[in-house]
Amino acid sequence: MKLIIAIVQDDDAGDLLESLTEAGFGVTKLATTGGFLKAGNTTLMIGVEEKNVGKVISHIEEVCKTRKQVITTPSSVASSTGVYMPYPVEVEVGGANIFVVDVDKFVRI
Ligand code: 2BA
Repeated sequence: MKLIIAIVQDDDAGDLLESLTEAGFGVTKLATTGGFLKAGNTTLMIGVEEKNVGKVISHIEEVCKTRKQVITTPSSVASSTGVYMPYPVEVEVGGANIFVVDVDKFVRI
């Protein structure tokens, strides 16, 4: 058995949850925060048989879109001059970041 941990954007999470549950996969949704943007994102945990890993990744590929996000960051002169000069930086946030990990044991009580 494998555990798929997929970090996706909040905007895609609802559709992906629906797509996976309709296909019969068990999913747990966690509200998470990205370390870099410090903005909300969604982490889905999906436990599957190894043969279904590809199917789950196909669902994620179908639903999750790459988007550009603009963040405002202080300029490097801020620390030397004490003057705060925020400037916008555009980053591309991935459709999904996916980890597939081995599950030693799965117990359902
Ligand atoms: P964040 O950490 O908020 O990162 C959002 C986006 O900012 C990233 O998109 C990337 O394009 C950019 N970014 C991140 N760190 C950066 C840096 N040091 N310098 C410049 N740009 C940077 P993604 O790579 O698609 O990541 C989306 C979210 O997936 C991340 O949100 C984080 O929550 C998660 N993530 C990505 N890689 C991860 C990893 N290796 N381990 C755990 N979580 C990860």
